[in-house]
Parts: sequence; structure tokens; C-alpha cells
Amino acid sequence: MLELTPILQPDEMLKTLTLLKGCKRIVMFGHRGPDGDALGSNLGWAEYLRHLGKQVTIVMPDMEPDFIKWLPNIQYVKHYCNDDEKPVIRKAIATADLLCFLDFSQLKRVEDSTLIDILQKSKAKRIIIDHHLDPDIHNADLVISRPKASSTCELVFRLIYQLGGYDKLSRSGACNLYCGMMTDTGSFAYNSNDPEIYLIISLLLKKGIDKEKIYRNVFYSFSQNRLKFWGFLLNERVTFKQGGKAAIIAYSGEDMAKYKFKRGDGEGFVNEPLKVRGCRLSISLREDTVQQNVIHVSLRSVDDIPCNIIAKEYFNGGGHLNASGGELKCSLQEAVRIAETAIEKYGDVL
Ligand SMILES: [Mn+2]
Repeated sequence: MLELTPILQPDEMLKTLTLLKGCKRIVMFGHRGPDGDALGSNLGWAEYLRHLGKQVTIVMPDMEPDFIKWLPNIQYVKHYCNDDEKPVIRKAIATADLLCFLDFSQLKRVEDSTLIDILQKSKAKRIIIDHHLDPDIHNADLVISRPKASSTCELVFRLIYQLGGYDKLSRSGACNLYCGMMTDTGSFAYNSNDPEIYLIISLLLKKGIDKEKIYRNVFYSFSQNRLKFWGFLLNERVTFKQGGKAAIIAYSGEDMAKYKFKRGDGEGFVNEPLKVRGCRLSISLREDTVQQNVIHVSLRSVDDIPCNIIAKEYFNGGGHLNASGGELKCSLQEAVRIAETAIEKYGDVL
């Protein structure tokens, strides 16, 4: 019979229990551009902490995309980008005795200098729970970093389970955790070969979640504009390189305006070129809709092609082996040239 391997070593368990015991007011954070995993893990962990009698505030630097707006209890999430919510958030941080950073390895990922400043000044203890590489270990009292895990939601489930909180986990909490595991693995298409993941899923299903509905909510929720935008990108904005082994996607603010682009409309498109037989690396370059000369970069690969190393070397970024991101401060044309150089340099391993 398959059993869930404990996530915490005995010394980590002791540390976790001590930190949780010693706090009353907790503020939790997800990264900028929150995705299913960032929100799901925060909402799931918050539910557990509330069961322990803690006062919890969840803060996201900016708004979530439409395809995860339906998550249970998302209405309680605060957004630092909203001026009228800033005072509440600042007060919560000022009085907090514990800060939790989930799906979030580095403080700088908040990307707001005032917020970073407030966080750095806070005397509260800190916990990082994450599956990205290179966690900011010097800035935390406890780091639960598992880069091989499918998602932070998986880590949060394992934590709750080991801490004895599974019985009290609600259907809403289970739904949040399932959603993050599903979105971070492309619905269990990648990064999900660990058999224990399916044990976790069965434990979540026992809570009464409807995984088919969760799937439809996330993946079958395109607007007509978004579907047509994807058609446009496929036709006009994908270029294959190295005999089809790599692809570059590049689209401008003008392209987006034409299709009434909304946040999240480009999400997942970077995977499309990998559907072509033989294509092993895909690089997406998207102009920022507000700032000039800012290009958002997204990379996906298969097998052992190291997206994270390419992202670090060429795109001021990083991430996982097969899924990474970065950012360039240049024109879209210049970004395309950089992507071409990167693909050429890695041509031998493609
Ligand atoms: Mn994640």
C-alpha cells in the first residue's frame, strides 16, 4: 500500500510546531502575477492556520487572472495594488508575528519597493514554503524548499497531512490545493511522475471535490477574444528554429490591444509549439502593456533541456528545469535576437 512520505524531518517538524505555536497573527504572501498554485497554496494553508485559531491575512501584490477568480474564499484575499487596501495590509504586516511566503522563493518577487521595505523592517518570524530553486534562506526562520515537488500546493497538502490537519480539511480547501497541483503540472501532463501525487489526489477527491469541474473552470474558460488571439498567435507569431527543434513566440502590445487582451490571456500559450513533433524548446516574448521596453519571457522544454539555465543566462530569470521565466529591458526585436542567440548556443543539446 502506497503511503505518503513525511515532508518534514523531525527537526523541521519541531521548528514548524514551535513557530506555529508562538504566533497569533499571520500574514501570507504569493508572488506577483499570482497563478493557480500561488493562490491555491495560500488559501489552503490559510484554512489550516485558521483551524488552529490564527488570524490570517493573505496578500497578493496584484490581481489574479480571470481563470482562477472562482477559487473558493478568494474574496478574502487582499491586493497590494489596490490603494484602498494598502492601509489594511500595512497594518496587518505591522502587527503580524509570523509571515508566510508560499510559492515564493525570493522577497524581491513582490516587486514593489515600499512593500519590500515594510517586509524587511518587520520583526515577525518568517516561513518559506516553495518548490522554486534558490530560496532566500537567509531571510527566513524556516525554509521548506522542495524543488522536485509538482507544486507548492502539493507541499502544503503534505504539511497539513503530517501536522494532522487532514480530517478538518474542507472541500473548499481541497479544491484550492487540487487546483494548484493541476495548473502547475498542465493537468498532470508534466512534472508529475511521483506516484504519491496520485495518492494525494485521491485524498483530495475524498473531500468531495469535482476535479472535472475544476478542470473546466480553468482550461475551458476562454473568452472569444482569447480563443481568436491564440489563433492569431499560431498563424502569425510563432517561428520555428533549428529545423523545428525550437520555437520563438513574440507578440507586441499592439497585437494584444487588437484582441482586447486581458491578464492571463497569454497564459499557457508557450506550451503550444511543443505540440509539434520534434519541438523541444519554446520561448515566449511578450511586451509589457504599460512599461516601454519591458519584455516578459517564458520558457518551456522537454526532457533534460535546462530552461532554468537558459533563463538565467539570457533572460535575467530562472525557474524549473522544464518551465522558467525571465524579463528583458529592451525592444521586442532586440528580445527576439537574444532568443535566437540562446537557441543557437543550445542548438547542440536540442
Ligand atoms: Mn508553483
